[in-house]
Order: sequence, then C-alpha cells, then structure tokens
Amino acid sequence: MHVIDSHTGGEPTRVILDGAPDLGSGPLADRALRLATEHEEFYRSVMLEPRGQPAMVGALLVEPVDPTCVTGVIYFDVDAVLGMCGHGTIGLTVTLAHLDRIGVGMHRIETPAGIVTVELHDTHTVTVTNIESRRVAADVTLDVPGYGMVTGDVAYGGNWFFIVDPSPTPVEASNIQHLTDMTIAIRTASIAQGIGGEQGEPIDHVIFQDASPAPDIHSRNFVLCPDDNYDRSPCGTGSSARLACLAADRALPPGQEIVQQSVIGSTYRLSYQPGPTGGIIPSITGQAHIMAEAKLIFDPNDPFRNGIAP
Ligand code: PYC
Repeated sequence: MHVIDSHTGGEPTRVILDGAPDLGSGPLADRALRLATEHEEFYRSVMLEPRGQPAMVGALLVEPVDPTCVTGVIYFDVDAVLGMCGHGTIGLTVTLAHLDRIGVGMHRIETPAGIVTVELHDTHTVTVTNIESRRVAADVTLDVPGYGMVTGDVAYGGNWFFIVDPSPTPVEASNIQHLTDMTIAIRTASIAQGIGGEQGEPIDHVIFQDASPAPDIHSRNFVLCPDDNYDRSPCGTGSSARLACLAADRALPPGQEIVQQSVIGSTYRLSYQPGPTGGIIPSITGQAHIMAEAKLIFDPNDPFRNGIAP
C-alpha cells in the first residue's frame, strides 16, 4: 500500500494511492458508508499507532462519479469516516501536485459531501471552495455533566459542529488537556440530549472560539475531532461552519477575508459568498507540506499489524 504523508498547518494527512479494499462503484456517500461499516479494521490499521499517529486523517483515492473531477476521495480518522475534510483537501491537492497529476490552477475533487473546487496557487498554497455550509440552530443550551450549562450553535461545513463562542476556557496550547476533556463532555452531552443536524445527524466535532490574540487574527479556535484529538490546523470544515454562523449573525459580509488561527498558531485565510439554498459557500486558503512517501507493510506475524487499539 503506497501512501504520501503531508501536514496542513501541523495536521497530518495520509493519502492512500493503492492497496485499499475495493469499495465498488456508485455515489461516494454509499462507498463511504461501505468503508465505515465493512472495512473498519482496514482504516483503523492505517491510522492507529504504530503505523499511524494521533490526529492523522486518511484520504483514500477512489474513482469519481463525475468525470470532470481529478479524483474522488473518502476521508477518515481512526474513529470515523468523514463527509469532507478541509485540511485533508489542501494536503491532497499538494500531494497530487507533488505526483505531477495536477498543476497550478483550478481543479474539482469529489467527496461524499459533494464536489469541492481547489485552486493550487503554488507548491504549497491551496484555496478550497467548500460545499454549501449552514447554521441550523443558534444559542442551543446543553447541560454538560461536570461543567454545567454550555450554549453554542449547531452548524454544518461538511461535518457537524457544535460551536461555542466565546470559549469558556482559554484557547491556548498549555490548556489542551482541559479543552479536550471539556469538548468531549460537550459532544457526549449533545448526543445524549439529541442535539445535531436536521435529519438527526450526530455532532462529530466541537469548536471553542476565543478572542483574537493579535490585531490581524480574527479569532483562535480549538477543534475536537471524532478521534478525540484536536485539529492542529484551524479545521477547514469547522472554519466553514463558523463562517456560516458569522454570516447568519451578519457579523461578516460576503467577500471579506479574515484570518483564523488554530490553538497551535497555524492559520487559514477565510471568506464566503452567499450559497444557492440560503447557506454560504466558504473559501479556505492554507498551506501543506509533504513529509514522506512510504509503502505500508502488513506483516502477518506482526502482533500489532492492525494497530494498538486504545
Ligand atoms: O480540516 O475539515 C478539516 C478536518 C476535519 C477533521 C480534521 N480536519
């Protein structure tokens, strides 16, 4: 199995070029469901230590349904198959350029959440134009055991987010354990209290937004992912959901660019345009760097062939 590892603002992506199970044909959402339900051992073995690393997202290349797309892709972390992944799409685009499969310019990529457009500006810099994103509920209060009442917005950006602004605790690298514990408790409470998308989709990510640490930064965020790790980047789908909330509150006009910083200090440039069905079309610009090209080996005699289960 050949893979290429990159990171986007510190958040790792592993692009799988070959050797994965055959997911058949048909809509990517169906193939993603097949991956989630029939091949859990495969995707966990690629992400878990010792072969994988905490916070890593896999990007499995598949044949697109739409022939105008340069590729189809299904993203996953160790615990979930994702609808879309912003940092992963930036990493994938830089990886496709590294492989000479695309050049500078615009390209289309098919994901289970829909087709996204990417613009490769140079070897590292990519703008992702994401699927239509929207806020579905504002000022939802959750009773969070051990932490009390927490109020936030429910928004979609390719995954489902509960966004708390302002953060109830400082968004600082020295506070990551507390941020992690609290956001896990919020996600658990949201599921227990039936808070999620319009069709009952569960919240899979939680975001805390903190005040700007510098005049040129709009805000800093902490993003909890399904694998209970935090996103080292400002999270592309999370930034999309956040933009939808700012648009719904009329706190940011269309076309105005802001800088979103992650808890470790990496940044995305963000803006949006109105969407066709009442939401917004987000643009996310970030940078990725290639780290490794490797062949993964699954030795039948390796007691940890399928990874170290937590
Ligand atoms: O950038 O959208 C994103 C993302 C989702 C999970 C990790 N990163």
